[in-house]
Amino acid sequence: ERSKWPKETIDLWNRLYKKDAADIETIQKSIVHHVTTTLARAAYNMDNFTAYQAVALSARDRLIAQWNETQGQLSKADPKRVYYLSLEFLLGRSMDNALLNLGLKDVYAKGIGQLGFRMEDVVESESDAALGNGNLGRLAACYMDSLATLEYPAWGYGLRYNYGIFQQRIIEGYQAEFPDYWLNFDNPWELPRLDISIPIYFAGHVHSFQDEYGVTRHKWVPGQSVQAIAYDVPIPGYDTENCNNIRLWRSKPTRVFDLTSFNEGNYEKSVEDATQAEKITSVLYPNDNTMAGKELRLKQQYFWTAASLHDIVRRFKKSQRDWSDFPEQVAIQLNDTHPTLAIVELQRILVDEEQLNWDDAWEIVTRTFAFTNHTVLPEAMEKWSVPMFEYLLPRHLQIVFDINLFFLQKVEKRFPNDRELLKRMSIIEEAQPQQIRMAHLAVVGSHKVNGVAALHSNLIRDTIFKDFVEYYGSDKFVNVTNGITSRRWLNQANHKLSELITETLGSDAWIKDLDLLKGLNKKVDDKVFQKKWMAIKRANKVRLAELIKERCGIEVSPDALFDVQVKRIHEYKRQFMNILAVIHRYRTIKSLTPAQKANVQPRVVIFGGKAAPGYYVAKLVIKLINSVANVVNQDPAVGDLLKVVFIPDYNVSLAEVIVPASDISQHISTAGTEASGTSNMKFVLNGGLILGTMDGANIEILEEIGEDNIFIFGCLAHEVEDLRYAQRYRGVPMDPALQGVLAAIEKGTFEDPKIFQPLISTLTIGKDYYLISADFASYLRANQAVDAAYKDQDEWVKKSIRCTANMGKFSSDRSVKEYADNIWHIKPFKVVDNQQID
Ligand code: GL7
Repeated sequence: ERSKWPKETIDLWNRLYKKDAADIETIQKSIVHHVTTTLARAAYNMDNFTAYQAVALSARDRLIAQWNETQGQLSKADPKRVYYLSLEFLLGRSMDNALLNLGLKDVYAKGIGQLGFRMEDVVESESDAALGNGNLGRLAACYMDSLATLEYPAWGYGLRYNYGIFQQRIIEGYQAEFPDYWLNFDNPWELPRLDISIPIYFAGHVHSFQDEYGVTRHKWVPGQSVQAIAYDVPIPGYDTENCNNIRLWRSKPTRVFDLTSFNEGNYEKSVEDATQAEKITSVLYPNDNTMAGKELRLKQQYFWTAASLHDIVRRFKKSQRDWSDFPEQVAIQLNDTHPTLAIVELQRILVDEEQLNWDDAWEIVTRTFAFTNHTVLPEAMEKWSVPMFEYLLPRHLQIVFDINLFFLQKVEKRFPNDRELLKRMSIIEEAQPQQIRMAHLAVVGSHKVNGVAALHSNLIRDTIFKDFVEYYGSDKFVNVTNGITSRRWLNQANHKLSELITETLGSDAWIKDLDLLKGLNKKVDDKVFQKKWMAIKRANKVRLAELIKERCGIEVSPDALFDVQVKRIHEYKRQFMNILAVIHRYRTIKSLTPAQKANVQPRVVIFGGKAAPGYYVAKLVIKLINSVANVVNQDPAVGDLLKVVFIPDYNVSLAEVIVPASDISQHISTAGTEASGTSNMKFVLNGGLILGTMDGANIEILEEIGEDNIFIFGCLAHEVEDLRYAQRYRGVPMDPALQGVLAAIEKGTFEDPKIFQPLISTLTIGKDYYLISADFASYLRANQAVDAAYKDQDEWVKKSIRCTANMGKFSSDRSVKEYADNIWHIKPFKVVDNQQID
């Protein structure tokens, strides 16, 4: 017991309990210490990777010290915390960010420099932590950075997958997938907490009985168990002592093997069961915006939510407060419907284990949870088949049915005799077999539901949750427009620009208060500033051109317009439309006289992104892009006027190189399909213009930067249904330019046309769900407008500066503050430096 220690012991601890100094020599000593002890290497026997490991271990020591301090002070003060439950955290690399946020980037660079290594090379040796598919996971990572920076008491909870998102290679133009075994070398950015092990149960049956007061109670008698082991990932805030935590769970077999099969002498079967347990956190499902419906995925979801809640409840119980205080101490944010089972699990804990009555428990549950919806795409809506759910979680199924029953009884009272309404709102869909609608469960179990951009939040109110808005009133449904962290997406990714901004504004305060970028508006007409601005863009383009040369073997000119579309490959994002317009451009160039060609604006069209391994049509789009690139890039009649590039294995680190180098980026989803998008924000923040539709956050970006600095085309969200209808029933003909393009493909201009037939048939009149034909003409016009605007470099640079200057709104600091103030009701908690133990 610490309180019984003699004074000398406490004094000794306090003397030793000092943070390491941040001078270069201390840092170098710690690097060398790790090289020679932890890594068991010698100086002459080191490569960049060893240097990376040593720097990482040294930075990790400091992170852990901050982490410890933060968690210790939080435990003592016990303020309300938020828990961000996300199946994906797409963190990317950690080292550069850790050093930046610790405020030690420069001394570490100097320190390792003197030891014979270049920081740039060392940083490049780190591979990405890719525990996410796309935007949804990257958003969670940006939010964790902002939560720590703004000193909010917050924890993330997720899964520690052995395999992150697959690595993509392009083989003969096709995507091939390879496993991303990212844990080959120890991961210095995590702290294994092997002492924190939580039993998680599955299957079995429910035992019902009368308690001593004659009340019917239920007890789950599970049939299987596994263990959840905690791995903590420290998340340091920028320019603060606060260091938050992401706790990732790993599944392990329970130590005591299944006794029945063991006693039956079935040793092999018990070992087999143990292996099954490890599978739960083996792999990240590679689908983005589509639901796979696999049993293992449901297991992942329960495993993760049950372990996290167990942890949260244990922490709450330490304070000996009354259960009714739970929502005063705990806010839980559901990142999409993936963690919705947490609602059911908390109700089960309160009713079955803590013996609260149903209504009191439900009041606590609904005041605790809030839910973010990230999509309206029907194929992404999570539903679980009742029989499968019942097998894995028999008691939870009963609870879901009870939640639904009590909910529908209340709806019926408010809106009597409307059976259709009950059917629409029910958590259970009457299908064969019945399905549990997770989005409905999430809405019913939460006190706030938010969309991720203004348009999207309005859409969910008017479509998928319309009945719920009528029932609950509109206050429950709010908007929080997504944001991105300026630390990674400007300061780190575009360091030169960041320095210019700091020098121009006279301070680096903008890194924590992005609205200060507005000060750049004064510089729009300043010729000297413009020149510096464009020089940085060009340097970024040179760097990307080198990467393209290295990875794709294609030579591109940094003087051409760089036109970028990098994101998951999906029909609704319409990379297909982009490549069709590229074909149109190609055919146009080929038809020009040499004199006419002299007027063409040279363009490099850059694609990147992964398709879900089972998404056939999306994979054909990748093949088409590569086939077109093959023909165009080798056509002497085209030369530098048009180049097409597909950069393989798009990930966070690549984005950090691509984003700062774009002149134009494309965000061209069919209106109403992209909930927000966040790469649009990253590009504009880096002075790249957008070619986009009136969709997701594009609309709010337009509002901030002004319509002269963005290229908008295409139909509006409210027109989509009518256009589909007209296509289907009024025989609207296909756009003539598009017909020409399809004819060229069908003629075999780009490999055997048979390959692309399934792709082309998605454009058949009446089937063109994403309205490529309807938008094609205005898309081509918008592209021409881009070319014309780019030719006028004097005006272009002004647009570029205005873009960056007016992006303050899209800081994830702003988003997180909105969540904290309006949804979680939590306050910042400032960690004080270098406390003594008492
Ligand atoms: C997404 C949306 O598609 C994307 O537009 C949004 O920016 C992101 C974060 O809010 O969420 N929804 C979704 O299911 N995925 C997304 O990326 C996978």
